[in-house]
Amino acid sequence: MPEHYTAYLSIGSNRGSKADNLDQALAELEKQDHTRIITVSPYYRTEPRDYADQDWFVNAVVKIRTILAPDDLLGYLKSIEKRIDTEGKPFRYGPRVIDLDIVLYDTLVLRSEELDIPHPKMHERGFVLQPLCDIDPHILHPVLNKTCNTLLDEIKINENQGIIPFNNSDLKN
Ligand code: PH2
Ligand code: MG
Ligand code: MG
Repeated sequence: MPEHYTAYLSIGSNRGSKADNLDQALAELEKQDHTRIITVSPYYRTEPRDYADQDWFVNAVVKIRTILAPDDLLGYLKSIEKRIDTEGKPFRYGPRVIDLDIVLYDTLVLRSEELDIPHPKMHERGFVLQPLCDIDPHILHPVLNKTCNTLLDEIKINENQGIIPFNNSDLKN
């Protein structure tokens, strides 16, 4: 039996039918035997970060089990992004049909040219921490040595990031 790893992915969309794009990404994730979804967080409508002049996102976090090494997992996620979004993002942090990011991979700390794990911005992003806490508030950040619950509390003290539960009866966009 190959070794299995647990990873948490952040998924987001702010173009087209956002929630449908997330649904489609989740369906794609399970199409190969090497990766299984364990838990999907609730979906949220979230205020855009880093580049403010764009539409709100729909975001979620998904817990997976995979036999892929981090760089192979990254390649797999990129291939799913390309399948769902044939146009690609116009610029860094700009609007996109689908974005799949590795947030955590077991307790691994990896800093390389093409991959940073834990995700270097996860501790400052409510749109990652809130759905992560929904899955398990005790998940530990392996560098900061704090739970995602503590990290979420810390950002809430300083600012109010727009994060609203996504309601299925909302308009699709
Ligand atoms: N992704 C970004 C930049 N800003 N803001 C929100 N709310 N959600 C995202 O997924 C997001 C973002 C870069 O990938
Ligand atoms: Mg991203
Ligand atoms: Mg990305």
